[in-house]
Amino acid sequence: MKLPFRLMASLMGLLLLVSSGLAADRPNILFIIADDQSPYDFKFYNPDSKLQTPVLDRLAAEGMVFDAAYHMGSWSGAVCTPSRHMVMSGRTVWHIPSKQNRKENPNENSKELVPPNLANFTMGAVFNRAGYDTMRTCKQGNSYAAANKQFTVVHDATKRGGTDQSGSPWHAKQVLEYLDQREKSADSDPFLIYFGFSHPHDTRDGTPELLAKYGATNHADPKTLPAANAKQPPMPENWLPKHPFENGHLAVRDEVNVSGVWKNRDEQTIRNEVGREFACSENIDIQIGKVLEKLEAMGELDNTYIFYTADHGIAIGRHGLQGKQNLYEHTWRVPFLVKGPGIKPGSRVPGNIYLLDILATMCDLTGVEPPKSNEGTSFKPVLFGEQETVRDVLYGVYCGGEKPGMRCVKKGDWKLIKYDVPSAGVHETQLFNLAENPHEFLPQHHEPEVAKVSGIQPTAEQTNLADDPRYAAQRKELESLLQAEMKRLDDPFTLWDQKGQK
Ligand SMILES: [Ca+2]
Ligand SMILES: [Ca+2]
Repeated sequence: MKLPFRLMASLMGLLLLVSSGLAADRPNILFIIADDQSPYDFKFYNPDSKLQTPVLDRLAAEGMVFDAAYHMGSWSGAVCTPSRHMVMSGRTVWHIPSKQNRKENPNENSKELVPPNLANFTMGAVFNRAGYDTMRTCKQGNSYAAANKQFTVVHDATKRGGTDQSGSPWHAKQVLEYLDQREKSADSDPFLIYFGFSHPHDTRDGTPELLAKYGATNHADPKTLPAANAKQPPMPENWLPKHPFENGHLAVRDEVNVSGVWKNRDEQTIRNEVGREFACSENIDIQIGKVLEKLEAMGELDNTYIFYTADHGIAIGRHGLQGKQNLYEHTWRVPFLVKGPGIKPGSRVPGNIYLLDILATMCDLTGVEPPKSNEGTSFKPVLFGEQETVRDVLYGVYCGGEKPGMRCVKKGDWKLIKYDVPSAGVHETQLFNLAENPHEFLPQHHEPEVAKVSGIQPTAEQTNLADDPRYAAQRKELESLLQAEMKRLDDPFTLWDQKGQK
């Protein structure tokens, strides 16, 4: 049947109207990422924490909190680098390039495992092609340079000082100026803003006001200890004076050479450094508040998905460690919040997500086709309350020091960590029930001198259960899940007690 021309024309017009209306309604994305931040710093994960983050607390109350969000790990001491490659590409840890083709990932020689043109299929490039306006600000270095420059507007610089120009306010200023320009030009395209901070990564130079609030000083003299101050946050629950065994990378820069900490793990040093971390994290919170206020004033807030996370956690005295080169929960896990249309306010889920799932999820939320190179799983069904998790088993690796190094696997409440350090003859296994022992207390945490400093006396069950015959079945299951995950994810190593070479 031939439609009369006028009817055709008006149908076409209607179609155009509908499609342009849809385009205008496509949601914006504000992706916020901090550098080196433990989930346990936040009240929404650890109600006893002294860190004040009213803006993020509100985001948590108005959105969804993820209790089991992880970065998959690292084959480099610079854990930031693979983490940011995974965020940008949606690929797993053994399937991404290293910085400037340093071949830190042994699989990098394989074009099948690590596609040579991957940067063209990363977050900025994908959303540019989909008609989004893309902008980013973040730290420079230990990142994914080829992917970062895919964003149309880029204002990257490392800002770890205590002033507006040298610290976190600088990153917020870039976003605010970008939003101002959009407002002036009445730009109605949807946007993706990658809003990254350089803090609370060391050097943790806070502002004078926020340092005073947390009783901390920007301590820079390795020959003295920072002053004790009652306003400083208490010691971390799972502090130890030193890690109980060589984990394969105890001499890495983060463990021995962070200004303000160095090799010290004493109470004065750790409490001061946690105070500095909190001063930097509260400043980030203030800066996020400015951007959210601006989005609200522009009328964009309700049509924006806001993600908040960090590239990985950090120890700062927990388990006798200082850095991010370990697989305990304080470091393997990340804070993770999402707020936006269709997400139930005040909801909380495990999620069982990796940072590498973010790209797929952003695509799913905006109706954008994910790139073929993506390996992440969209957790949109979790955001919309249809399911609580996207997977059952989580795998982690730290392989930036001696190899094979550390591996972990988690299923439900149970977590296994293994350490294979041939030169030190270390073959250690740890088994934790995280429901009973969320801080992964070890036998050393039970020693009276340790409990006196941390103020916590763990229960008998709160310890490493790897050699406890009552949990042999759990250990056996996790050992086999770990080996299966290592194989599935093309981990090029085999641990000392794993059978069969790959
Ligand atoms: Ca980092
Ligand atoms: Ca535009």
